[in-house]
Amino acid sequence: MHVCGKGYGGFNVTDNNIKNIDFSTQCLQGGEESGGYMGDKLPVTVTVILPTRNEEEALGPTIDAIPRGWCKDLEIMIVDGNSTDRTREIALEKKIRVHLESRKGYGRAYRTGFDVAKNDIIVTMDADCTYPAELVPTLVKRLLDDDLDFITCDRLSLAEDGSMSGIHGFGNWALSFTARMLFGYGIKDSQSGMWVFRKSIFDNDAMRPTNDGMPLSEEMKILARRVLGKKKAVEISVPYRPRVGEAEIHTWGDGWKNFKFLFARRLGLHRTVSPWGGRESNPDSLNKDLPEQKK
Ligand SMILES: Nc1nc2c(ncn2[C@@H]2O[C@H](COP(=O)(O)OP(=O)(O)OP(=O)(O)O)[C@@H](O)[C@H]2O)c(=O)[nH]1
Ligand SMILES: [Mg+2]
Repeated sequence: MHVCGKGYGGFNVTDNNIKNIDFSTQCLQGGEESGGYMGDKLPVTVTVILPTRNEEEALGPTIDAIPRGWCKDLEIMIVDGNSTDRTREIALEKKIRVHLESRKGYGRAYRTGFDVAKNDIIVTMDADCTYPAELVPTLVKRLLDDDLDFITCDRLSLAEDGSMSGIHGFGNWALSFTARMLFGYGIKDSQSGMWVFRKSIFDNDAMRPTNDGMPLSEEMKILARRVLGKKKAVEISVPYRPRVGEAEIHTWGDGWKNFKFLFARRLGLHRTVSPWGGRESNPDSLNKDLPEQKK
């Protein structure tokens, strides 16, 4: 059994760090309660999107670690990219929504998920137990309390031992440094995949990311700071933990693509390969037309 996420005994969100987390309590398994969130139910609807490709080891614990019962409606969904393991079966067993996006890429999964998500606030995370799912209610509350449009979660300040190999750490730093130089947007961690934002930001076409691969992550932050502004789009530091399961990332290949994209985007030479949004033909568990549902 994998333990994913840690329980906590109260925390303060005082500045741009989420600190004072009591790491002594292990894990939020089961996910039936609000994971320590003590406040009133938040008067909003939230969709948590997890892109997945062969995450059978980590998906279950990632889903279980997301607190329940703290907002008006919580939709949890995976956007699955043709997993060949039990990823989709596990999601169905856990009774979360499954949307199948056969077009390849991390960015493609999100460019579909953002469009098909049902609810007003979107939260993103990898399905690999690295991000602090237990902090989702707190982050959403922060978005509401401070009347923000977009939060990106910095992993570099509070990363736990073993969460990032030396080469990944260096790559993240180098990419983030380059992005800061090119765009002057002041984001510490350009590669973080945990964001909390209002779905309505995409009503403005200029806010819609174009990249279908890993560079979508840095593109989200570049656009958020440019289109929404520094007051409405902020960065908050959160813990980051060792991955469960094998990563699909190709360190050098993806690193290079991220660098190339930064320069292309700066010079306006980037291009969109596929259109925004999901396709009618994408199977979705809400329509009961997934291959696994027809068995
Ligand atoms: N739908 C879909 N999901 C993907 C694809 N590639 C990666 N993912 C998922 O996107 C998330 C991020 O990918 P990771 O492999 O964790 O990449 P990373 O976080 O940069 O690498 P690690 O630091 O090693 O975790 C994971 O939940 C993957 O399962 C894809 O082509 N399609
Ligand atoms: Mg990951």
